[in-house]
Amino acid sequence: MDPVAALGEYQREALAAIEAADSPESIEAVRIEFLGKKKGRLRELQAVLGQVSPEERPVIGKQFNSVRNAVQTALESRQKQLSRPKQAADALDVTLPGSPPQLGTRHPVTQTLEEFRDIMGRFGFLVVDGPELEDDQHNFASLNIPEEHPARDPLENFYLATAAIAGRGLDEPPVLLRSQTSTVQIRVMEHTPPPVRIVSLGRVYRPDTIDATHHCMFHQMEGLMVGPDVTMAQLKTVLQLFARAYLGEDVAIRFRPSFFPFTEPSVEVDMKWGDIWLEIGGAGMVDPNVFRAVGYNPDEVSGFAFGLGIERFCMRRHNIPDIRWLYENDIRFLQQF
Ligand code: FA5
Repeated sequence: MDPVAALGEYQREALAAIEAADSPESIEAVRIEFLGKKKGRLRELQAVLGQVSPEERPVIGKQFNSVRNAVQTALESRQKQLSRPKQAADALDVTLPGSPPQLGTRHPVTQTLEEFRDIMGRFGFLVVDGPELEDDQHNFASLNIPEEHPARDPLENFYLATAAIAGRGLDEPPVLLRSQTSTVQIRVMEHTPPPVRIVSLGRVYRPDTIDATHHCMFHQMEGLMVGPDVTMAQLKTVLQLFARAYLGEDVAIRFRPSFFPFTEPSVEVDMKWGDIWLEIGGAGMVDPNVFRAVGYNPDEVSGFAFGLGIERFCMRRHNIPDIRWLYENDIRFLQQF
């Protein structure tokens, strides 16, 4: 065979085969066929070239080298293309670590509120809401808190500059952020004839000095049960059952005598879970003056009421030592719940 024609044929076929290869395996097969050192097309070509006359040899040898280099270069570039992962074409590096989506959780206080509603609902208490912005009548007057009572002190409450509220004059009754959820007792009884069995959970506001157990905004759960013969024993049973349902069987509660203008008798409610007694709220039998203020006849009905601090339960359950942690919005803390 004419060596020049043989070289030309070799180059054409090699380049076509390289172009046609579509996987690392097939390009390797092409390499062995056309450039393999031991046998294959290159060896055959060398045998043909071996037959040329000594005068032609330098020219043909040069051509041979340039053909082999061209095939070698084309093969290497195709090898590179085929060894690259397919995704690289879309500029997506699948070996990079992923960024996991951040899942939010409900705030621990929200979770506590929902659990409380659930427990009290099972005990047959209807869950109701009341406004956070209140008037004197519902936060104080109807709750048997007289004009001069220290609970009305501006230093104990967040009164609003009512003149700044559109349409209100300076002489109109004050408006404040409610300081307790007992306001809802009044709102419910004003509109509902007895019997009543409700709870109301929500925010309350007090300008207390902030420390590990006090905040200026916190949550309370108010309970109210009114009927022909509601007793203090029922109050204690409900609170005991409630504490056990939330914290577990080994919770004890106790009553300490106390005073609230809207209950008589009044008690502080303590709860023991583990070794510590913790004050969690106030309670008592609804004062006859409160019944009168809402149009109930105290000779026909009796009732109990309680108001519990929700944060205190939540902190006890989750071993949170400082109430401020609940309201710092530190994601590292909140993620744990
Ligand atoms: C009251 O607010 C009464 N309204 C409770 C009540 C309702 C009595 C119905 C009788 C009948 P007191 O001010 O003690 O009571 O607050 C109740 C609970 O709220 C406290 O025991 C405590 O657990 C919680 N609490 C009070 N102040 C704060 C505060 N600054 N930060 C967090 N929790 C508080």
